[in-house]
Amino acid sequence: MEIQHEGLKAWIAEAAGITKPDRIYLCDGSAEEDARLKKEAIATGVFHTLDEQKWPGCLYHRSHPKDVARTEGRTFICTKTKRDAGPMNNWMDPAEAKAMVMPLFDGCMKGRTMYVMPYVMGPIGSPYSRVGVEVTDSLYVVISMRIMTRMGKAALEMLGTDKPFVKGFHSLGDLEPENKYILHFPEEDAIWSIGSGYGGNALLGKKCHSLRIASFQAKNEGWMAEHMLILGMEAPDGEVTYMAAAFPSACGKTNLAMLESPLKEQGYRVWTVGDDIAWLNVGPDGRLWAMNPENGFFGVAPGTSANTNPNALNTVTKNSLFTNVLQGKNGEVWWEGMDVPPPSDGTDWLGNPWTPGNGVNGAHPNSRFTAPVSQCPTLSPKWQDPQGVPISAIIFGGRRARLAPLVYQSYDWNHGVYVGATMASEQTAAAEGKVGVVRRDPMAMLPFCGYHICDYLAHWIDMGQKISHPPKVFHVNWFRKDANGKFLWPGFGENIRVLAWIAERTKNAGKAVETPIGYIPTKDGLMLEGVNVSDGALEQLLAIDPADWKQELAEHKEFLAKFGEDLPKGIMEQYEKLVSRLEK
Ligand code: OXD
Ligand code: MN
Repeated sequence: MEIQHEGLKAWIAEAAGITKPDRIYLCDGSAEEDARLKKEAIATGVFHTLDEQKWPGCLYHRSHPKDVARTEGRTFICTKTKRDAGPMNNWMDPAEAKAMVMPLFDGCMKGRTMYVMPYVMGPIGSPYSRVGVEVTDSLYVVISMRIMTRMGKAALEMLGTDKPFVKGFHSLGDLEPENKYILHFPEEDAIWSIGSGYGGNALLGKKCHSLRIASFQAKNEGWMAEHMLILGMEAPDGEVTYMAAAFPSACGKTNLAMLESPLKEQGYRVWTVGDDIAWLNVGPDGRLWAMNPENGFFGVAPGTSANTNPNALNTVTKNSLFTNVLQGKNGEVWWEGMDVPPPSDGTDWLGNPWTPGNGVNGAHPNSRFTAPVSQCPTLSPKWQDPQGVPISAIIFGGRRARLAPLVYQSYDWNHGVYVGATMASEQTAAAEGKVGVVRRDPMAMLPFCGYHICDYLAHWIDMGQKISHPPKVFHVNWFRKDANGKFLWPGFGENIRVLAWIAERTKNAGKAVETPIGYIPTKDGLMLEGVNVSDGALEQLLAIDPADWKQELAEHKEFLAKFGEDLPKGIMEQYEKLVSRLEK
């Protein structure tokens, strides 16, 4: 395998000139290479083996204890002007950022190997796929990227002699929190990441390329790169309705994408296309087509069980990587909420001896599995379709103990954009920050939008003009609680009942009532046979509390006011419409 691309050759030479590795290794992505690198990673302690009978092809990794989540405070968008990064991103001047971080990269790979990984985001041969190349000194990153992307020879072929690519410059550095930087240069298609081996910080094809850099490219080129799962909901007539859904990190995107239907016998089921990222393009038919740029799942382990997500559990039984879960003494893995008895003895994510009931978590709350998409039992036959799948519904959502009903439908595209722009969620462990605090997270893109958030919202509004048959836009909330703090909705597999209503609504069917916030199902509009939701609970689930919404509106206003003149007019119009509907 030889590089034919002069630009790539020059860039590799430049990276090596800075980092000064002993060796440069070009990854071909083959199974033979994977086996060889895994052997080396085991020998050097990067990975630990697991029981080959029970967990064939699986490996265990324990990260640096301070390197367990994305670090938004150390993540920067480096555009020429501060304005273009917008008010929600950390910004640094590109030249200053490079000057500051360059000393950390200088000689950082001395005595080590620099791995060069060409990768494709998106199916091979799709007109919508894109190439990136990441250099790294981390075997964990290489072995993970082979699962998460189409890595190696195919990418190099796609690159040819002169195709553009995103340059990902990564090193573990010294893993000290104060020497950690995740820098994006959207105007140069470049990413510099040092000091972290964590997925979202280090597997540069994922958040850095497919969301932050891609969102910027998408705005300039007329498409969309979104933090969304993609699924197909099959109804009894065999028709599959494709939906894309944006929830903030660790709000159940993976669970929804792999939903195990309790109504299979009645003909309702879900087909998985993707669980985290969607690239959306307007097709020649005027519809919005979505594809999953990723090749793997990087999911939160704790809480994943045969009850909550049997399909995820089945996906990770082989050829998967486990990071920061509990390592059992007999080579098994375990995490809190797995709903099986823990091993009698093991090593926790920090590397300490662990026994059940010793008072500490065996797995870090953001511990993860990395698994090939192809192993998912509910995998859609269309998941690698070069055109993607046609999207009929976009769903926004988050964790809200109060306020948001189980589901509602926006009046039109622009109202849907407003719903997405003002969505909020109670914070989880996927990012550093205080768990439980409500944070507003437009389209779940707050940590992932590679440019000014107002330009992003304007782009959404513009896209409405470009899509002659736009998807309908919905909001869901699986997390509403009663006065005693108990969840009102069973969630997980039962969410199919909500998807079924959404699918009907996309066909202008499904019973609904008009409310100030949008259409909500009538009490008999949802299929509730066989689910344990009382009449009273249903009423609370669908309730729109005027006092709560008044408070919410005040918060919208305060949030939107932060954007000043930059806020697109279309958003303010929707705010005013909502105010007047709620006043009536
Ligand atoms: C993720 C995240 O890892 O959103 O997908 O944090
Ligand atoms: Mn995510």
